[in-house]
Amino acid sequence: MGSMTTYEGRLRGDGLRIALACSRFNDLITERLRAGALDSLVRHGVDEASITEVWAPGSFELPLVAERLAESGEFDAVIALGAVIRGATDHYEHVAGQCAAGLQRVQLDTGVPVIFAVLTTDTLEQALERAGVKAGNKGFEAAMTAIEMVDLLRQLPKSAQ
Ligand code: INI
Repeated sequence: MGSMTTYEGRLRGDGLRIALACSRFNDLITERLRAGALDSLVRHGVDEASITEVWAPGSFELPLVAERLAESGEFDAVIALGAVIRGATDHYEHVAGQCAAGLQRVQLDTGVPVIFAVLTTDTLEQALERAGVKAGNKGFEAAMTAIEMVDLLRQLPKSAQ
C-alpha cells in the first residue's frame, strides 16, 4: 500500500515580499490590524524592507488596490485590512459583500494569495475585540495565513494548462 501525499504550508516568512492593503475608514481599528500584521510578519521572519503598505480610502476600494498589487508581480501575497461596521452605515452589506467578493476574485484571477482581514461586525466594540483587545488580533492571524498560503502554493502541483 502506498503512502498518501499531504501538503501543508509552513510558517516561514524569510525571503517573502508582502503587501498590506489597508483601509483608512475606521482607522482606529485598521491601525491596530496593521500593527498586528507587521508584528506577525516580522516575527515569522519577513524582512521589514520586503513589506509594502498602501492606504486606500475604504474597504470598498481594497479589491482594486489588491488587484494592482497582485498583478505587479512584486509581491508573494497581499493582505487586505479593513473594518466594516454595521452601526456606522446602512450600506454595510454592499461594502462588506463587494469587498469580500472582489478580494476573492483577485486571488483567483491572479494566483497571488489575497488574505481577507476585513472585519465585518455589528459594533465598534466587536471590531476592537478582534483588533487586539479581547479576541486576538485578526491582522496578526492574517499575516500567518499569508505566509502559510505562499508556502502551500509553492508546494502544490502547477496548473497543467
Ligand atoms: N468603509 C469601510 O471600510 N468601513 C465602513 O464601515 C464603511 N462604512 O461604514 O460606510 C466604509 N465606507 C466607505 C466605503 O468603503 C468606500 O470608501 C466609499 O463608499 C467610497 O467608494
